[in-house]
Amino acid sequence: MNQKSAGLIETMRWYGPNDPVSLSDIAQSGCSGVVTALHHIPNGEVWTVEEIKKRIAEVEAAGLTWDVVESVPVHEAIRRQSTGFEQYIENYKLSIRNLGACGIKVVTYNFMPVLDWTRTDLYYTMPDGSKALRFERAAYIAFDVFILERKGAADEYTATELEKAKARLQTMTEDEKQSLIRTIIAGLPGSEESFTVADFANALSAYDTIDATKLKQHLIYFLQQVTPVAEEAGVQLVIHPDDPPHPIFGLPRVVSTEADINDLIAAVPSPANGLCFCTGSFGVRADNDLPGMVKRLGSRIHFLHLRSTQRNADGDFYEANHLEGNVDMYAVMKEVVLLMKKENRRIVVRPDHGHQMLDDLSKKTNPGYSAIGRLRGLAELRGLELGIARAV
Ligand code: DNO
Repeated sequence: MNQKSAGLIETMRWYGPNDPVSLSDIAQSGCSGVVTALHHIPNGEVWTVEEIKKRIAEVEAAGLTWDVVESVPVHEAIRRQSTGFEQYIENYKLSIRNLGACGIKVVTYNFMPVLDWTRTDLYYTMPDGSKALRFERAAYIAFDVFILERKGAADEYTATELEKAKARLQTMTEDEKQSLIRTIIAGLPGSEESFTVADFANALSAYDTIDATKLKQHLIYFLQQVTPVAEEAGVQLVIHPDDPPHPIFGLPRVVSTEADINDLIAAVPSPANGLCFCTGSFGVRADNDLPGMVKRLGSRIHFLHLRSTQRNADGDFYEANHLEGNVDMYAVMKEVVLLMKKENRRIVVRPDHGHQMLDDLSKKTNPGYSAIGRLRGLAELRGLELGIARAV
């Protein structure tokens, strides 16, 4: 008997044919599907039915299904409402229609300006020898104030923070500085964007006149345009929260809290306006009540990223093992199990990130997306779900 034929639909993210983790590896993890994207199509261009079908065929040949798109990227012009943004919205609509026509029902996107997810260290050594992703505030400020020399940046931090950042910079070798720069701006897997320091400064200055209120208006406008098409096409749009869930580099961020999500739902009530509930991103803020959010936002949640982070008082965090850190995964999973029961539906999940560990320590891996660490996370989550599902 397969005890997992109900409940969460287990998937892993697959970055396409160049991913060092193969479809066969994913099938062996017990997942029934993958989360992937057409990374080879430049940001802003239409995803054609032909390209989508090619990818479906590739995934299905491995005995898997393509359950969720992560992501159809939102072009910067749409976030800023700069020249040509209407055309990019039309292209987005067409990509959604084409995905719907091919039977792909969940599409992830984010509305983080300029940078997607951001870390300062991809190889933070845990006491057990595995490597975790980390965001260290002093290193981030050192980059912002002393390397990038962003105008006005110093005014955004306290004197103590600036001193700490300066001291942190002095501990860095030239190689470490270069690696910090690359980690922040060269694009983490799935980011779809990559910058040099000069390009990055330009990209930031394009937001000089866009504050959080304006960015939220742009997001709402985008949703008003795109959700009717998604509804028609039978596609569920799911927004990924900001990671980390607060402004960085002076950029506004508007998808960081439960109140942000409520604003979006109130402005655009369409059922196609949904949420990718990422516990690792929301969980960095102590004021986000994760199990309560699952309970209250339930019907909007159509995709789950489950992972945990461990924060400290300085504003640093690292990615903890899935059942450790600040996220109460038991409480979250319990709400998820109850939600699926109440609404009589299954939700797609992926174990989000994992430590680089065992054989993966000596392999080329996509940061956060090595096979073994994610497999550990998945196995723990799978057991947790089954235990709870049998008990409730
Ligand atoms: C990081 C990912 C994000 C996510 C996008 C969604 O590991 O969760 O890059 O894919 O923000 O658009």
